[in-house]
Order: sequence, then C-alpha cells, then structure tokens
Amino acid sequence: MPSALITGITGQDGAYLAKLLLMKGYEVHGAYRRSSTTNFWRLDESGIADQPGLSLVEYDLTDASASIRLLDRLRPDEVYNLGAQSFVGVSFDQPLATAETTGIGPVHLLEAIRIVDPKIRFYQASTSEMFGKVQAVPQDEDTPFYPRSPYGAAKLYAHWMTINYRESYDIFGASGILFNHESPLRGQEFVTRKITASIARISEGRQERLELGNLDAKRDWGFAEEYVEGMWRMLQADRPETYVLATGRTETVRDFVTMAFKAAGIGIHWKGTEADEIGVDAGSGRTLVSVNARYYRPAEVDLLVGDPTKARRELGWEARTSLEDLCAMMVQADVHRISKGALF
Ligand code: NDP
Ligand code: GDR
Repeated sequence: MPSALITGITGQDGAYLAKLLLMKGYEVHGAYRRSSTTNFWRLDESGIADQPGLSLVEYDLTDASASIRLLDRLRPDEVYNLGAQSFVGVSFDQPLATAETTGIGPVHLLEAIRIVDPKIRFYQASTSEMFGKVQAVPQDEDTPFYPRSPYGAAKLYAHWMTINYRESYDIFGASGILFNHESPLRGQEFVTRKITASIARISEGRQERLELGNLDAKRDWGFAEEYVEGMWRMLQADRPETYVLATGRTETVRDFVTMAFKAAGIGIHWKGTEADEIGVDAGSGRTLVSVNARYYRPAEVDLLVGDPTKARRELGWEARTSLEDLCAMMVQADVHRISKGALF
C-alpha cells in the first residue's frame, strides 16, 4: 500500500487530495497545526474524517527538527506540501511569518527528505502569484517571474529550492504552478467564497450587502477537486518537473460576482467607477455590492491566465469544470449550508 504525508490537511486542497489518495488505496497521514480549536470541518464535510486509511498527526512547518523526526517515523513514499500561510492579503501584514511558513517551511521538508530518505517524492504547491506583474500572456512554465506580494516572493523561494534539490541531490521534487482553484471548501477569506457565502446570507436577510476591493482583477479560476488529481499525476511521472495547472480562461472579480448572483436568481446591474462602483439588484434597485478600499492590496496582481499545455501533453491533465458550473456549485453549497444552520 503506498503512503503519503499531506501537510495542510485542514485546508481546501488537503481535503480533496486526501479523499483522492484514499480512493486510490493510499495510507494517508494528514499533518495539522496544533491550535486551541480543532479545524476539521472540511474532512467532516468530505466524509473522510473517520476513514481507517487516514491518520492525523500534529506538525508545524516552521519546525526543522520535527520535520526530520516526522519523516523518519512515517517514511512515506510521497510528501505533498500544501501547508502555507496562503492568503495574499495577510502576507502584507505578516511578511516574516509568511516567509517562515510559506518560504522556509518547504525547505525543512526538503532537508528532511535529503537526510532521511532521498527517494521520498516531494510535491511543492507553487502558485501563479509568482508571475505577479505578468511578463507574458498567457503564463506558462517559461514565463519570467515577478512576484508582487510577500506571499508570492516566499513561494518563489520555495519553488526554486525545490528545483535546486531536484538538480543538486537527485530528489524527486515536483513543483505545480497552480492557478486559482476554488470549491465549496474554499476558505471564506478568499474572494470567490466570500462572494458565494455573502450571497447566501443576503438571500436569507442576514447580510445587507457585499463589500469588496478591486473588482477589475482578472483570475483564471478552476475547480480544486480536479487540480489535486494533477498534483498526484506529477508525482507518478517518470521524472520530476514543473507544471502549470490552469483553465486558460480569465475573468474579472466583477464577472464572478455577476455570475454568482445570477446563480442565485438575482440580476446585477453595475453603476459608477472604481471606489464608487456599486452593484444594484436589477429588479428592486437595491444596492447589493459596493467597493471598500480597505480590501485593496498595496500591490495588485492584475491579470492571471495560464497555459496548461505541458500538463495536458505530459500528464494527460485538463480542467473540465466551467466557471459557470463551479460558481453555481459554490452558491448552491452555501445556500444549502445556511438553510441547515451550518453557515452564519
Ligand atoms: P488553505 O489556506 O485552505 O490551507 C492551507 C493549509 O496550510 C491549512 O491546512 C493550514 O492550517 C496549513 N498551515 C498554515 N500554516 C502552517 C504551518 N506553519 N505548519 C503547517 N501547516 C500550516 O490553502 P489551499 O488548500 O487553498 O492551498 C493549498 C496550497 O496550495 C497552499 O500552499 C497554497 O498556498 C497553494 N496554492 C493554492 C492555490 C489555490 O488557488 N487554492 C493556488 C496555488 C497555490 P490551519 O488550518 O491550521 O490554518
Ligand atoms: P488570490 O486570491 O490573491 O488570487 O490568491 P483571492 O481570492 O484572495 O483574491 C483574488 C482577487 O480578488 C481581489 N479582491 C478580493 N480578494 C479578497 N480576498 N477579498 C476581497 O474582498 C476582494 N476584493 C477584490 C483581490 O485583490 C485579488 O486580485 C489565491 C490564494 O489561494 C493563493 O494562496 C494562491 O496562491 C493564489 O490564489 C493562486
């Protein structure tokens, strides 16, 4: 039975990847941070929390010696490093904490692999945020990087260290440059889920309106469940590589808002510009969306759109779910949650 260690098991991708590996017959070790409250709602919702093949282990990426002891004890075939301080906005307020977890944390794991067993295969969760101020459209594996946030810079360091360990020590270090991927399990601090959860609350009369930052940012949004399959395929390949996973389609935040309200049966009409822009219910004339400058970032990534040709060609991976379907899936999940008291 193959075995895998997943860091970030309490996050969105951790839940989907654990489910996928369990289905494939893996023994899965899910690493979570100690905190005063448990945070396993995604594993519960995914129906895998009590699966015998899944065991949970306390671990913090910032602890070098714990990384060595953990790998020595578990000796997994594969390590998927999904753990990170992953919110770009927070990284501007906590640049050093972000650097330690998101940048140096992966190197603790790479060092542990080098010391314990260089045959352990390693997946690093890299990101389209490394392209930042984009140097080409669309972005692929050869596009130059230009990170625009402490998060993007930390991820870029970890990305290059993964390649360094691949080239220096012959470690199977794969790096997936994943574009935004969303799902009903997305955290509410990220814009898509903030939008869909707010729409559910507005529909129930529990929230007055949705306040957002930059509506013009363009993102390439795919469905997370499909992206974790790509991670797994990267570790089954003949050699370690870097791959872009993306849909190839980009839309603005404003478009996603319009799409999400439409999925809830509400037409949105946009008025005004920039900080004064509002989204109005086309039927009642009520303002449902407004801009609040507190959600602007000190530096923005304006346009992301990926070219996943290499992943399609070499891994047979492809994004299948349309943005309309993804958006509707998220809205329906939040409407359902609020109706059964699972969203406040
Ligand atoms: P989430 O924010 O949902 O999950 C992040 C996970 O990292 C959580 O389980 C969190 O634990 C854990 N974590 C945070 N700090 C530490 C630490 N010091 N030690 C151990 N674990 C820690 O992210 P996603 O699931 O969306 O993303 C997975 C990975 O992929 C991340 O590395 C992210 O940066 C990257 N990525 C994500 C993309 C996306 O669109 N979703 C796109 C490209 C890359 P806790 O619950 O305790 O906070
Ligand atoms: P991103 O995702 O920064 O792309 O990082 P996020 O959903 O936070 O932002 C996307 C875009 O929406 C704009 N925006 C807002 N964002 C948030 N969170 N809240 C708002 O109110 C709001 N209003 C407008 C943002 O400015 C941005 O342009 C995600 C994370 O999952 C990273 O970990 C991952 O690496 C990248 O995707 C790929």
